[in-house]
Amino acid sequence: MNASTPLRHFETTAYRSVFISDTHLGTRGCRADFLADFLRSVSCENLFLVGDIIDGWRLRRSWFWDQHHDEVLRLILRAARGGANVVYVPGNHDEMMRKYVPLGLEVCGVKLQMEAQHVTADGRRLLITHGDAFDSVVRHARILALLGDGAYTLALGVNRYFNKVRIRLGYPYWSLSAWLKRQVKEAVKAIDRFETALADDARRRGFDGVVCGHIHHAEMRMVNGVMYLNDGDWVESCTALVEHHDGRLELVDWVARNKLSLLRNAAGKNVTSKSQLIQSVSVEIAAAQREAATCEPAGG
Ligand SMILES: [Mn+2]
Repeated sequence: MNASTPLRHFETTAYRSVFISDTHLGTRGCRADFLADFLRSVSCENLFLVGDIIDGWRLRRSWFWDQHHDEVLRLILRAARGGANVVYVPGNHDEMMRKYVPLGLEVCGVKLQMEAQHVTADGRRLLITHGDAFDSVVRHARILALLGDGAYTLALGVNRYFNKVRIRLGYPYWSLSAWLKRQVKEAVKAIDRFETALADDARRRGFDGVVCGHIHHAEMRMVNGVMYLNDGDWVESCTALVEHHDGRLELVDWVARNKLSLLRNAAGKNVTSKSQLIQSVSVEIAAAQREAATCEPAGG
């Protein structure tokens, strides 16, 4: 078995369009193993890469690349070579691509565009944009950014010692988890503001819906009369948005669909690296987030 041999076999599904974003290739957090499996299992006429595909910020500091990252690139290029319409809309982590965009550059059949448009088989017009232009509405409560830096793991450790000292000095215990719950509540509100801002912009511009990524939170819902479609990410969750041949849109949760574990790699081995531990913590936070979203009424 060589490096590029698939570890498991999935049935191939033909879609009209596939949308993925926030793969963050070039970082350890990227689940390139699962992403390669997903890409190998689909065929499509349109492949939209909705930003933060190759992590250029990280590229300048540290760099992580293995055969799975290679395989993902190979599969994307294979789709383009096979005649699929492959469009790359850069995000904020691959914004170095943006300076080439005015040139309308096409690399190996992959078209670079600041934004893209797509008409579904049933005639709905979609705006495709990464979404970071609306960052100002979420900037103030981004627990995701905090987690990305490993600050959460550090904070848990610090909290333990912090409370030992507090108790010794006669102060009551300070709960990190209560603080995190407040943060999660803020994050839920921020996500809501992000969704509303993108949907409103798309509606003003006459679109029926908007496809985006950026906040690593897959979602498909109507927001003020416009479809808000977030294809999620391949770091904290492994999700994609797909369009069937009749125009029906669907979110694919690759981990849930294949009963995989984010704590294990594609070969079924336990993942023990620090970045994967942080990832597992962020999965728990995401679950707490969902819980908060269903328990807390809006503005609560
Ligand atoms: Mn982004």
